[in-house]
Amino acid sequence: MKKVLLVNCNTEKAPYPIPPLGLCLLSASLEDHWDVSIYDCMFNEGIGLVDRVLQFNPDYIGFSIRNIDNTMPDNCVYYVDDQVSRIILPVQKITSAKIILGGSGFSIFPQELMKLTQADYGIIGEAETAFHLLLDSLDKGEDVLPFGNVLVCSTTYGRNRYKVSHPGVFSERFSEIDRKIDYTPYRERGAYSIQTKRGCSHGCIYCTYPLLEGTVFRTRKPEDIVEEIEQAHSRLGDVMFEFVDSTFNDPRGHAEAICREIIRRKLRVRLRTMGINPRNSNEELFELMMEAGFVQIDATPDTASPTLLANLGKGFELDEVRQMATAIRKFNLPTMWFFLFGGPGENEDTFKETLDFIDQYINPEDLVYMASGLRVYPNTPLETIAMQEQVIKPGQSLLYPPVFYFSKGISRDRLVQLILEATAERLNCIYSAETRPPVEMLKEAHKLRAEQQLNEPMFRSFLRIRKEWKAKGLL
Ligand code: B12
Repeated sequence: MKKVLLVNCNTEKAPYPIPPLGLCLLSASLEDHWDVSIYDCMFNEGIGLVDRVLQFNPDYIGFSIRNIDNTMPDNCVYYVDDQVSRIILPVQKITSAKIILGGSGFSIFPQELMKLTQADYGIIGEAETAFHLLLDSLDKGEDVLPFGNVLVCSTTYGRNRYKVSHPGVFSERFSEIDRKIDYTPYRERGAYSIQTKRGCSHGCIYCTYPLLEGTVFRTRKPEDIVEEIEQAHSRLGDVMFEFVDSTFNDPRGHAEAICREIIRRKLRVRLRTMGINPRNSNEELFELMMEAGFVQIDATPDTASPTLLANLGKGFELDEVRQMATAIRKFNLPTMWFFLFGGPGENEDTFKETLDFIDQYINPEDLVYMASGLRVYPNTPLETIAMQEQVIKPGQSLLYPPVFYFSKGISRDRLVQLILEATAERLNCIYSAETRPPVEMLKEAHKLRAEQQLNEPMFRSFLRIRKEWKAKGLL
C-alpha cells in the first residue's frame, strides 16, 4: 500500500481552533486503498512535521490550505506566507513525495498558490473523488493531465480555465474526527464539526460558498447525520457539535428533519450552527432546534437595510429578518449576530436602518458583530462591481494584498467612526476588528461561570462582565 500524509496547515486559534474536518473526510475516503496518516499543525505550529515526513516516508503529501486571511480590513492577518514558508517549503526540501494542495483557501486562489508553492498537483473544491482518481493514476505511473477539478503544476492556466466539478452526492463516510487526530485540545475550546449538506444556491454577491461547494444543495440523509453525531457523542460524551454548512436551514425542511431525528433518538447533545437563512426560518424551526439541543446560533443577515439586502443579493426581505429575530428572541436562543457594512450602496441612511433594526429587534443579551469592508474574491459578482468602479484593475491578483470593497456612498473612515460610535453606545455591539476581548475580562467571565455554574454560551457571560465594567466606569 502506498502512503499518504495529509497535513493541516491551519494554526489559527481564533475564534477557536477548528478541527480539520475536510482532511478527516478525505482520509476516510482514501484509507481502503492507501495507508493514510494526518499531521495536524494546529497546536504544534508545524514543528515536528519534517521529522514525521522522514519517519513515515510518504509517497504523497497533501497540504490543506483553509485560511488565506482573516477578512478584516482594519486588523488584517494574512496566513499564506507563514503556511508556505514554515510548513510547506521545509517539507518540499526533504522529500521526493508528490505534493498535492487543496482546501477552501487554496480553492479560491488555486493558480496563485500553485505558482507560489510549485506543488505538483492541486484539487479545487471537494476532493474525495478527485483525490482518489489522481492517486490511482499516479500509482499506475500514468502521466497525469489536468482533469475535472485537478490542476497540474506543469500546465499554464489562464484565469478561469479550470473546470470545477461538484459531484451529485458526497461521501457518506463519517469523518470520525476524534479518531483521526488528537481531538483533546479541540475539546477544550472548539467544537465537533458536522456537515449536513454541500452547496449553496444563494447569490450573495461577495460569497465564495457557491464556488467552493457548487450551487445546488446536496443533502445527506438525516439518519446518517444523526447516527454520526450519536456515535461521536457515545465516544466523547459531552461535546459541542457544530454544523458547518453554508446555511443550516436549507433546503426547506432538511434542518427540521435533522432536529426531529435527534429528538426521536432522545440524544442529549449540545448543538450550535452558523448560517440561518431568514427565508426558511419560522417558529416551528426554532422550537425544534431548542428541543434538539441548540444552545447557540449565528445569525448573519449582513444588513437590515432593504437597499443593501437587495444590493448584496441576499435573497430575503427585511420582514423575514424581522420575523427571524422575533422568533429567536421568543425562544431566547443565544445568538451572535453579524452585520457587514460598506457594501454597494451603503451610506449614512442605510447604516442607520441597520442600527434601528439592532435596537428594535435584537435581544440585548445577544452579541452583535459589526464589520466593515467586503473582501473581494475572484469570480464573484463583487469582483465585477469592484472592477467597474475601478477599485481593482484588470489582471490584479486579489490574493495579496487582500482587497476590500467599500461603498462609494460613505468614506471608509466615516463608516468606521459610525461603527465605533454605535458600539460605544451599545454594550452588546462590538467592532469586528476588536474580536479579542481583554484577557482580564475573559478571566472574570470564566470565574463568574465557575462560581455561578453558568452553562450559557461564553459570549453571554462575557457580556455580563462588560456590563459590570461599564457600570464601574472601567470601559
Ligand atoms: C464553517 C466555517 C467556519 C466556522 C468553523 C466551525 C467549525 N467547527 O469548523 C467558523 C465560523 C468558526 C469559521 C471561522 C473562520 N473562518 Co470559516 N468557513 C467555514 C465554511 C463555511 C465551511 C468550512 C467547512 O468546514 N467545510 C466543510 C469541509 C468538509 O470542507 P473543506 O474543509 O473545505 O474540505 C474539503 C475541500 O476543501 C478539500 N480539501 C480540504 N483539505 C484538502 C487538502 C488536500 C490535499 C486536498 C487535495 C483537498 C482538500 O476536500 C475536502 C472534502 O471535500 C467555509 C466556507 C466553505 N463553504 O468552505 C469558511 C471559510 C473556510 N472560512 C474562512 C475564514 C476567513 C474564516 C476565519 C479566518 C474568519 C475570521 N475572521 O475569524 C475564521 C478562522 C477560524 C480558524 N480557527 O481557522 C474563509 C477562508 C478563506 C479566506 N478568506 O481566508 C472561508 C473559505 C469562507 C470565505 N470567506 O470564503 N469558519
